Amino acid sequence: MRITLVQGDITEQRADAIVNAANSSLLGGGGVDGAIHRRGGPEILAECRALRASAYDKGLPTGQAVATTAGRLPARWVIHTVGPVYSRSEDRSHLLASCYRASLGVAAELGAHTVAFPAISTGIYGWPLDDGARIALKTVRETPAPGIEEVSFVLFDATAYAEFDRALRGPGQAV
Ligand code: AR6
Repeated sequence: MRITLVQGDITEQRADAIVNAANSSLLGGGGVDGAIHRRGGPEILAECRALRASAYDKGLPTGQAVATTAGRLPARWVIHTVGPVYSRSEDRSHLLASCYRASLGVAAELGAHTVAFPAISTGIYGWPLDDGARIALKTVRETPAPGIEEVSFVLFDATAYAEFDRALRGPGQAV
């Protein structure tokens, strides 16, 4: 599996599946979630509502992932996952890792070959970028994902890109 970094907007990616940093309501929000629903159109929200009504009447639990189609986006599917809110007092990194693992599992089940991730939890949910990047890359590297050829991390700004680039090179590497 190839891992690549892109600076840009995830809604413009042509990956088979793009991942949404959603919340457990699955009914939209700000950040990446807002951008995906805005650009993807009402079809995605309609599918999210149907998922709420059937499998997730109490909401999608933190660390889990579920797919819808991608509406008007250039991707085929949107995989919605719920990142943990960052906490200084409690280690929730297993939940953040679970988001990447569960999303790759859903992508593999769908038959996706290419998957694009945002930096889950590092915006509104307050996760420090350096730690969020480390967990993202370690988890994706360690997760077997049959059929997935490329995972890209789509970072919205230069700071996020630099943190992922640093984490990709590993500790102790020159920047
Ligand atoms: N493309 C790529 N990355 C983006 C984009 C974009 N279009 N927009 C923002 N980012 P966030 P979270 C970056 O806040 O922290 C929503 O309200 C952003 O700079 O989208 O997991 C949900 O409904 C940051 O690095 O997600 C939840 O309630 C990263 O994406 C809550 O926010 C994640 O930021 C989830 O918070």
